[in-house]
Amino acid sequence: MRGKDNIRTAAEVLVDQLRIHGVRHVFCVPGESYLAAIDAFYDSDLAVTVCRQEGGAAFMAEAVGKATGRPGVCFVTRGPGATNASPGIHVARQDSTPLIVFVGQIARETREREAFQELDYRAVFGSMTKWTTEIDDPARVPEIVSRAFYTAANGRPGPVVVSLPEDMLSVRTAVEDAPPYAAIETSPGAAELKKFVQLLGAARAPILMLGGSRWSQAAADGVARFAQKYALPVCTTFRRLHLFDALHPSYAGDLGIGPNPKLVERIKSSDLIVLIGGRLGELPSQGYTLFGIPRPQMTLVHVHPGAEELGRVYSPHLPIHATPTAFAAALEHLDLPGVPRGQAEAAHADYLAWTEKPTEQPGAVNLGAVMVWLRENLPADAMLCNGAGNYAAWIHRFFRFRRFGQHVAPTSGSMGYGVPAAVAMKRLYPERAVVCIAGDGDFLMNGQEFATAVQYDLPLIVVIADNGLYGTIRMHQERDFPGRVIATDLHNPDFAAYARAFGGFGATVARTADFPAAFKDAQASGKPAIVRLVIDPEAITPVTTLSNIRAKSIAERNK
Ligand SMILES: Cc1ncc(C[n+]2csc(CCOP(=O)(O)OP(=O)(O)O)c2C)c(N)n1
Ligand SMILES: [Mg+2]
Repeated sequence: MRGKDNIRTAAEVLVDQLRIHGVRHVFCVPGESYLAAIDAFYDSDLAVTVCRQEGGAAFMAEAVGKATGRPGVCFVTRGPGATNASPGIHVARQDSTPLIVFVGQIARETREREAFQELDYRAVFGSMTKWTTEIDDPARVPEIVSRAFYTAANGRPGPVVVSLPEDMLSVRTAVEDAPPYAAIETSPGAAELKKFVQLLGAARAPILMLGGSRWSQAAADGVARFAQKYALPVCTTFRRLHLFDALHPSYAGDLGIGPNPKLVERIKSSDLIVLIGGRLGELPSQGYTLFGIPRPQMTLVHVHPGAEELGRVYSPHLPIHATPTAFAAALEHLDLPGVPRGQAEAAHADYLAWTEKPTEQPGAVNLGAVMVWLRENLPADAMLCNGAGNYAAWIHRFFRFRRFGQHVAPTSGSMGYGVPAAVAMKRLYPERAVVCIAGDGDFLMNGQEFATAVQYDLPLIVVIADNGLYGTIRMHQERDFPGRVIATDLHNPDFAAYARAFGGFGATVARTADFPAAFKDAQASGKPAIVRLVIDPEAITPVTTLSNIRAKSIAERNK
């Protein structure tokens, strides 16, 4: 509550600052350590989403950062709340997502006694965040919060943790507000663009590769126009499929787990790669095998918003310190009269052929056919959220993302991400269709946030690919220790009944042909919904079965 003298508490200053920096949504699990901040929400117009676990709250805020490019914000309590939130902080780190986690802290005068739930956040989160800090002086709230926004959002974006001592939050201070933070666009220089034009002009088989964050629809469109003009093939790196329209004539496919072998071959035989925004980490680089380290065998132009990322793994022939948005804008002004036509047509034909039809699968529900149905029947602006598991291979292969921001999923492969991300997206974009695709293992890592969907009346649809397995790990287990099955089987609840128990809609689909009707019933219910797919555990990837993997591994051992 504001004082009669109108002098604000530090908590009120903090919440006013959030509004000034453009925050509309906060996600939280309450704690006594930051009650004064929660009370300051009361008088604000922030949309507050109270969650069931801090892991859910942090993933929701991370998803907001991913989808909007502005820092997502969550509030968690000290000790157990903060450690529960750590998966979201880790995803934001690996995925280069702007995220600010505010953590309640013990009172200043009890510090260093290992007071109740005390942690030293700088030590705990220091290696995961871009910056971790604690606010001691209420008069410095505007300064520190401003820095938190600048730090999280700019350069290579990432997570920031701000610890808030409980007693500090209630102190009144006459400090002035800080102005809104600015997004800093780093643009390519004239000399770099000149060299870029020369390299592209001399290339025999150039490919554009899109990844990372700091994109926008306008930037994706700019790259698309440039690619089309010079018939350049464009691929997206792991879980960044939404950066390029899958049906654009230049789209060559997704370079992630289990990519189209033709795309991999095309990249290997390319003489110029233009990597825009991404880091080409372990997964898209196919286990660091695609490019020589530090010097790639083909010419590499690396465009990245974080100066410290350029030259970190790969030593590029042309490093360009620029945001994808600024680089895309610069592309539009380039003229390359001497450039030979690229191989976009052939690359796109390879992509279409690879993704056109679902592959044959054991079992009565074909996940590929489900993805093809969804791609043909969901509205063009529908959003897909998921976590990690082999089921995601069918999303990457068969769902064709058409717009920026349509796919919200962790490049860091964190399970349990999809449900909270879907909750956050439906909260932000109530008019858009939001579908979470989850594995059975994946779903139950944060399935409790289905209750949040019910509480806020968010009719999202969760499609659970239930194969009764931690499938990815079973696949690796059969490869590395064939036949020695342990700790990878799952005995699941009835997920449809789970949905109904929470107050949602639930259905089970045992045959592919029944999926459309079940999905439409879920939509018609107007409730948060779960559609459980009964998936044969043998159907472990779109191209092979569990038995095949085991048999192959045994045969290799017996050689
Ligand atoms: C938080 C977390 N814990 C563990 C893992 C390791 N892991 C990767 S995939 C996977 C199994 C996923 O199972 P499920 O969601 O059922 O999908 P499936 O592979 O069966 O399709 C596990 C345990 C992980 N990636 N993230
Ligand atoms: Mg599974």
